[in-house]
Amino acid sequence: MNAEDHAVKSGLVALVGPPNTGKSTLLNKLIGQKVAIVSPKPQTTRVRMLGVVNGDGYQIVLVDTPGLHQGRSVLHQEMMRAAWSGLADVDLALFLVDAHEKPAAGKLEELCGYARAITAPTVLLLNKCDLLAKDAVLPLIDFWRDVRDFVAIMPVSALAGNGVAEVIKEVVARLPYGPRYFPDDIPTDASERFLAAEIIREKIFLRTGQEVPYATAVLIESFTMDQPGHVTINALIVVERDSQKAIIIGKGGKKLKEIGILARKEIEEMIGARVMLKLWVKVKKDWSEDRNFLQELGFSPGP
Ligand SMILES: Nc1nc2c(ncn2[C@@H]2O[C@H](COP(=O)(O)OP(=O)(O)O)[C@@H](O)[C@H]2O)c(=O)[nH]1
Ligand SMILES: [Mg+2]
Repeated sequence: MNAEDHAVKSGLVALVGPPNTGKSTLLNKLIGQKVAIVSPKPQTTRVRMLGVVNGDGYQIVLVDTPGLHQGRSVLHQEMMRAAWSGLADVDLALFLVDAHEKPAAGKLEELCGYARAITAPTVLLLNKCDLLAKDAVLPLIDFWRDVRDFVAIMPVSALAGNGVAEVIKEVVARLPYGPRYFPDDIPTDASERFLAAEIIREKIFLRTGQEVPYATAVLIESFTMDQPGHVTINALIVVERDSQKAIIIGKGGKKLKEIGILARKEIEEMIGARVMLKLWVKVKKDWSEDRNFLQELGFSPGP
């Protein structure tokens, strides 16, 4: 009897790529339920998060990372540290690009640079192929083949689910034999507290425009089960300026109420209990430059 009779195919697989290419969408699709927040705006994902895909004979532990990009604030630096550290020690990387977007010349160089900087074996996923004419795919594959040595190049649509089963097959084929790292029924390593904060942040991303989402952080101040099946959550929405606070609260508190209702429904679904969600908005100037505060948000301590 050899080791293969006991073990499953298992390992760590990173989802990496520029912002807005569909990494979180793919994570949710692969897991079969929503664990990562998604929005049409770039830089929605801020910290590294794990998602677990369980199947017959395999367990894929996915690492969702903030998009690779350049930025100057401490928050941006921390996001990039989270992205690159998510790549340390992975068995495989899935590098996502938005196949239907034609990047500007300088951007393309940056993109190729990221692809080459990944030291792990890498599968290139040409995502959003649902938006692409069929005959546009081959030239793209030809282009990327010369950029670096990918273990595979696959056109997919994370949103529609096209090619996703093939991605799982490709990943499993590349993984070593090992233990199941997580119990079968745990789809993510993130706590309900953290996920609740993320859901509130997603609603802010979806409901406010311009700079507001980027200036916003959400802290769960308390999360208590008052009685079986009933949870009360106090959440603090932190922004950088009074004007942003006014936008989030809205006329007569309308916007905040809307955000609260959307978030509450989704949190109730996630935890399977009734939720009383109380939202507070506070101005904290330059929080994105404050390392201690970023630690409270879940970024690991100092570089
Ligand atoms: N048309 C299309 N849109 C997609 C696809 N995958 C993701 N998106 C959209 O792209 C946006 C960014 O997705 P998200 O998963 O947050 O990207 P991330 O920043 O890489 O995590 C969202 O509006 C998604 O709905 C896809 O395969 N096709
Ligand atoms: Mg994301």
